[in-house]
Amino acid sequence: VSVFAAEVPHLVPRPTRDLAEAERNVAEFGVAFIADALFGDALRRTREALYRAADDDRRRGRAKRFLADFDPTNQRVWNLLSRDNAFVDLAEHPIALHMVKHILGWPALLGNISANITYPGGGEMFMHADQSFIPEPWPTQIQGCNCCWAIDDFTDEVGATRIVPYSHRLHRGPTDDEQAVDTIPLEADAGTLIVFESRIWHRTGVNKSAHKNRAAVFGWYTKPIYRTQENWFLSLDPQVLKYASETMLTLLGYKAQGFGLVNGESPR
Ligand SMILES: O=C(O)CCC(=O)C(=O)O
Repeated sequence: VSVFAAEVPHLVPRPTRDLAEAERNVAEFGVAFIADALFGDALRRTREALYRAADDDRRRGRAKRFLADFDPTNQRVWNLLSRDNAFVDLAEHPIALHMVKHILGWPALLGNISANITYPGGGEMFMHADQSFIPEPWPTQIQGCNCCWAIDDFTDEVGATRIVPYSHRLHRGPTDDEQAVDTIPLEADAGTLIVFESRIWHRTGVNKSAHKNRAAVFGWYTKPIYRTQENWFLSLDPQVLKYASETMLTLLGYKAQGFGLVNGESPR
């Protein structure tokens, strides 16, 4: 399937509930599937909160896009922390934090938590690696990781995120000439947490279905030396800050070590 796959037996790992296996999978494949990380009421509430925010934005003419999306069909919902506390729970979900701490260490920053909903007919995204803002040659340590929550089923048909298997081993981002390289879809049931490290080349898939959406929430975490994608200091709902846990304050940069200090001290 992939130009990078000729010498390897599997392109992606199987889903697991065992976090030690998930850690090994990220090291080997650059990606891990953690089955049923979100289920039952929590999955239902998160899904309702996301579609409520997305529908509200559309009704009010405030639906957002992203510059790396090739067509206007898909919808981004930014700054989810300020839309519903269900997303605060996702940002500091124990399984996500376990993986973030394993991959990046602690403290880490929450660069963003936003959603991408592919609607029928939605096109693909620009192929990229999430740490592409880092000048090459890249440092040997992984600088960020994405916790992708499948809110709807992720299938090839509905535009599941597509990756270039083993591209993390290339240790560089794709060039403009490599936009058409072979990819495979990250197929997973709704509720799966798909963790991928920041060197993996990936893009949104094409939604070829007639009636089905694919909603995903992306929690993007980095080592604490990076600027966050979302500027929490300007955009965060004060109520979220008021009730933020110590962990959330650290993730948002309000509780800091070494960088982002106020008069030499942690802001909170
Ligand atoms: O929507 C997707 O499947 C991927 C989104 C993505 O890669 C991004 O927003 O950087």
